[in-house]
Amino acid sequence: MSDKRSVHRVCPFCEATCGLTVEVDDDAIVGVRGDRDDPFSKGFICPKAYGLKGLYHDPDRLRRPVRRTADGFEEISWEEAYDEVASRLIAIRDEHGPDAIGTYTGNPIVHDLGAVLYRPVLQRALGSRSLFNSAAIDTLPKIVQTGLMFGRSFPLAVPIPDIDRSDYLLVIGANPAVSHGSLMTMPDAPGRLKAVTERGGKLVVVDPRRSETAQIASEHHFIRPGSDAAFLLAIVHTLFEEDRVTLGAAEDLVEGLDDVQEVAREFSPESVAEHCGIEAAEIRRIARELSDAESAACYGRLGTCVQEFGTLASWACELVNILTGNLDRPGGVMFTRPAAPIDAAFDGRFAMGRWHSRVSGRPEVEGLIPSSTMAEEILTEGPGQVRAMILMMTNAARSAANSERIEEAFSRLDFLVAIDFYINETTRHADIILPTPSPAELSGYEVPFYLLSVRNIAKWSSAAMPPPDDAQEAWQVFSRIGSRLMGLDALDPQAVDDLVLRQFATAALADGAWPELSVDEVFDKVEGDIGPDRILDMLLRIGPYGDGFGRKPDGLNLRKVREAPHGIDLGPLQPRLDDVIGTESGRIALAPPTMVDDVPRLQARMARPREDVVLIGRRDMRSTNSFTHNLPALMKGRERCVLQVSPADAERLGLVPGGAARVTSRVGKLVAPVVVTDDLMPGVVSLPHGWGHAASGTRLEVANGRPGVNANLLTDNEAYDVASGTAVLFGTPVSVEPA
Ligand SMILES: Nc1nc2c(c(=O)[nH]1)N[C@H]1C(S)=C(S)[C@@H](COP(=O)(O)OP(=O)(O)OC[C@H]3O[C@@H](n4cnc5c(=O)[nH]c(N)nc54)[C@H](O)[C@@H]3O)O[C@H]1N2
Ligand SMILES: Nc1nc2c(c(=O)[nH]1)N[C@H]1C(S)=C(S)[C@@H](COP(=O)(O)OP(=O)(O)OC[C@H]3O[C@@H](n4cnc5c(=O)[nH]c(N)nc54)[C@H](O)[C@@H]3O)O[C@H]1N2
Ligand code: SF4
Ligand SMILES: [Mo]
Repeated sequence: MSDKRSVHRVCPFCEATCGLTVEVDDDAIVGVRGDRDDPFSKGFICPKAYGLKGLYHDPDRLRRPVRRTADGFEEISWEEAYDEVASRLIAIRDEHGPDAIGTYTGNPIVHDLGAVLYRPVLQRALGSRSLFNSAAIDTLPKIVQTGLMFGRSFPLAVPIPDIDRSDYLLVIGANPAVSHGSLMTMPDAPGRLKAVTERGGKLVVVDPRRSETAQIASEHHFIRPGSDAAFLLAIVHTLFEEDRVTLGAAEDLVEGLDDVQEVAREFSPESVAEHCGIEAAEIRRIARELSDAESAACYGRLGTCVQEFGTLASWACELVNILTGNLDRPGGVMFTRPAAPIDAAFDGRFAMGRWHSRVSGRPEVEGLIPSSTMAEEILTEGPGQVRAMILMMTNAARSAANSERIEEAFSRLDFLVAIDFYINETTRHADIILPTPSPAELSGYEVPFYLLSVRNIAKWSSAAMPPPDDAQEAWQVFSRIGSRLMGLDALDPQAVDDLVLRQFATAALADGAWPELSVDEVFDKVEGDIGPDRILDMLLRIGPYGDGFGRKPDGLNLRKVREAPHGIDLGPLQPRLDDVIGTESGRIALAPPTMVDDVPRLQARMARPREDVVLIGRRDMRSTNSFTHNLPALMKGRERCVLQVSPADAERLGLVPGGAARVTSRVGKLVAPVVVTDDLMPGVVSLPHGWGHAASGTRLEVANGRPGVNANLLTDNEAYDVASGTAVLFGTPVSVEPA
């Protein structure tokens, strides 16, 4: 008799946290549907959700550790793998010091609860300053901006557009209709966006491409890549000029307003119009509409981050929200109140610039070094040179700027270990690959995303399938390697984990929210024996809705969350500005020197002639960065890795639809198929990232069959947003010619 069951969980393929119902028959996943009873997503899913099944069954996916040999990879046991990884790392550390071992964390790690909670264990054991992270590719400007303005570590003070109640949404440099939102967790982004206009509100999109979001908007404006800070400062200028500045909830909670006024004085709409490609009268109108709306939110994401002025653009976006009185106002931008407050477990005060990177002297941000410096830190000899890397779920050889140099760097390392389940363009360089189970085999809780969601939500994800008997989850991998690095090999995993829990509890109780609760009581009462679940139980119980370990019997704990398989809706966002601000003065810093000092660079840019053609990125409904390209269900249909070009540029450059173009930048070149579309602004071409498969030595049969080209052969790691160190991925100067 077959064993049929339905399992409820969250989709792990983007930040939207859609609820899934996974149909399982014996040892096969037979279906994936939207969970209609999920109070947040109400049944919505996108095509990527089916990837859960494809990934689970993918024959190319590694189930056991592998070691590189002269002619490929051979399977080894976990014990062998741990022994080799630990002994190689310890030897390198003993000879060259802790900074010689770097780590790089990729995007998918945020969906793995165990990895999120235990990565710090490994990181502490390493004691290395060579910390790279995909957040340092895509989010560093936001980390710097929110950190300097609100004084809190990321993501504890990220204002989230309250989209369900907003009357006016200005989307600048984001395409949530396809990306489904980022730093703005919201299932059914298309539905939520459409609802803004359906209830009489306005959706305005500012983007060099008429994106899928622009297509459902009230209006769309082309903007020249990299000019967003100037555009947004012109809105701020107009607010001051027309005496429209109002602070709302932030009244009495800001400092530096005069400095902002002084900066904005230089950015009249007339003075930026030509640079941005948007008429002055339009900029003024948008400023007035933002100011007149009952509630409004300005939302920027990758387009305002991974560009030449990412920190200034993110700052100006926030200024628009604050100076129109929309901070902490329903329908404006608000702060989520998460049920599992991960911040309880760390200090939470923002810091940057405490040291600088070894080779090019970029400031660290919250302990992270900009990813744009990774290759030079590996390739440049001298004390502190990175000689070994631990890659945690990243395909950096396709996702980081100037990826050819990254690959060269990886191939020169003394030792490379990858926690990953594919042999892909990056991990083919590894000495050892440690595969953790696929998402369908893991249970969990989206701790980071419930910190950034447009409603307050708690939901447990159940594993749909059991992992293989000998599988190791990411938390076990981090804990096992970490304990060996600390010389704790003699302790059994239970004893190590008890130490980890006690450390978490000590940090979590330090803020004094539960004065009568002791670490011992937490240790005795927390549910679960070992691993991330009991840490989560603790966080939920001491969180704002928690049961306080019995002190508030109606409150939440992990058992109650688990007993609600579709998830628990804790309601719309509530005002909470007071407890978010963490600056020393207790006020929001409106004009941090890091931003103000960078303004002359923007002015100098505006004075220079612009490039003939620049390259920007593009996301696709069926991809999540690079790693979904081996899933047949997501790889059907037309070619997606194409260069989009405007009709004017096609004509001027001699490109024909269906032809091929050679694209050349300072660092590399490639040839891509051409699609001509008036969705692109003249002077701008667009290519998606995460492609460029079919590299030798990879095991990706499906992806290698439709390889596409690697956009990051063109992006330049030496072009970066100075304030944060983020490499420019959008706005790369290129030349384009027929191939
Ligand atoms: N389907 C799908 N969803 C995803 C992902 C995916 O790969 N596929 N990836 C996930 C990840 S890791 C992230 S970080 C999020 C990203 O989420 P988003 O930021 O919403 O995604 P993008 O599509 O990169 O949107 C950036 C937009 O900025 C525009 N743009 C480019 N340069 C500029 C500029 O200089 N100024 C302005 N104003 N706009 C500009 C682009 O045309 C594009 O429309 O998406 C997540 N969701
Ligand atoms: N040109 C350009 N470049 C970009 C971007 C862009 O818009 N344009 N976007 C940037 C952004 S926003 C981001 S976040 C980065 C993303 O870049 P990365 O963080 O490198 O993400 P992926 O390319 O998807 O690679 C993820 C890796 O993790 C592995 N993996 C996935 N899930 C799991 C899992 O559950 N367990 C294990 N063990 N392994 C897993 C996959 O096999 C793959 O090797 O790319 C950036 N690069
Ligand atoms: S929108 Fe994101 S979370 Fe929802 S089904 Fe698609 S990939 Fe999954
Ligand atoms: Mo990202």
